[in-house]
Amino acid sequence: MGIVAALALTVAVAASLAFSWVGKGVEPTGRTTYVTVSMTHMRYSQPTIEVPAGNRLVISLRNDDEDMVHDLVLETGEKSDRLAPGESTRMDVGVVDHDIAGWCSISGHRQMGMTLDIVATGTDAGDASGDSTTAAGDAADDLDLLADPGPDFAPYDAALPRLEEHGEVHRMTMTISEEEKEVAPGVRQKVWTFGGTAPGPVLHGAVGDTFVITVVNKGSEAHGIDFHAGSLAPDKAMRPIPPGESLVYRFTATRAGIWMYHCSSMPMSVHIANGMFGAVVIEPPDLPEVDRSYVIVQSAQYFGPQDGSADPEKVRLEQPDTVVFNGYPNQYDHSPLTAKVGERVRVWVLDAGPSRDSAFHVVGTQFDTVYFEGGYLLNGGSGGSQALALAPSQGGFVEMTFPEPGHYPFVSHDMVDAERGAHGTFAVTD
Ligand SMILES: [Cu+2]
Repeated sequence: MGIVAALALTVAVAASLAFSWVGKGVEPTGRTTYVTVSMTHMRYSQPTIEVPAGNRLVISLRNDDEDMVHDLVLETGEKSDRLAPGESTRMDVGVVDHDIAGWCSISGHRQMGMTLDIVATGTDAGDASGDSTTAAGDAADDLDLLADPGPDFAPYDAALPRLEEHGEVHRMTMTISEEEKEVAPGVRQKVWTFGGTAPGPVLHGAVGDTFVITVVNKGSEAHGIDFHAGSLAPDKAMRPIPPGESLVYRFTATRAGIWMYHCSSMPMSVHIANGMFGAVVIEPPDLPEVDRSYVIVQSAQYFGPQDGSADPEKVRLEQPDTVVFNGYPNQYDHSPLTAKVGERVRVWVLDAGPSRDSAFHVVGTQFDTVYFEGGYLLNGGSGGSQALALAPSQGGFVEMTFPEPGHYPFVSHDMVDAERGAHGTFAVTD
């Protein structure tokens, strides 16, 4: 609501300052223009609606998509209901005396081209609508990256428990929900989650295991899921799930690695940016035991307004406010990961993007073992490694031992990202 209200205000102010012609004289004609507009594949069937100035405009709006929700909002503040597939509605725009821009308000649809222009013909006013991109208060203005998140803050649990059994069938229900959360100090956003957290839960199994995941969409728009850990035709399994519906996604993990899962609804960049991602760890059969295992998922945050959702424009321009490990900037500086001197520590790392690379590095140590995308880059010998380089959706693990007690920072060594939240600490004791 905040965005719409602020937008309406912006337009009202702009209109009173710049468009004084509006008052001087488009007489209502007493006639009505009726148009039917169908919505499908991120487009309005009539992207330009010409209306003789002074006519009243009535739009019959129909959602002909198979599984996506759409709507129509106008820069005047007018908006339709959000229409599920097959639904329709009637929108009375009133007397049109100037050009009016419209778009679908479902996240990211406008950026993907779902826009519409109402053009008032027979005026000499030229283009009165302008580009109504708004700057409704940005939650990044309230971000204090180094602030203590407070005593109630619960870090995402990075520990990966030992895998007890192999050859299992893993059955679980994963509920897609919208959650208002503090996602950085001073910043609350309405994130979309798998299972209530962003990242979603870590799934863990061995090569040969089967996963049967019931995905329930309790959100207010269509979402879907894509598990990289399985190989199958996307057509059915990754289809958009309308609000209130569910599907069963079944895959067998035939290859080892740390695999991304993410929302499969368009635009995926925005759905991932707003929290819809997670990791599946599939252990190779010969994986040696270590003293401690952790999972770190790197992602980026693109804040919209306070209590709003990710800003699709920042996502498109690749301008994140933060880059984070396990969903919250610097959280493991506030709640360090632990290890003891001499222990072998394995860190599985996944880069969930949506668009940033990762260069995982632990200050003060060298990796003696590096597993990248299903194979060892380094495993014994005299060589060492300083960073694990990952493109979006790639993953692997590194192993190290800490030589003495102390505080060892871990970062993405893309330093601008380390400085905007991709930073944590290993607290190492005797
Ligand atoms: Cu989604």
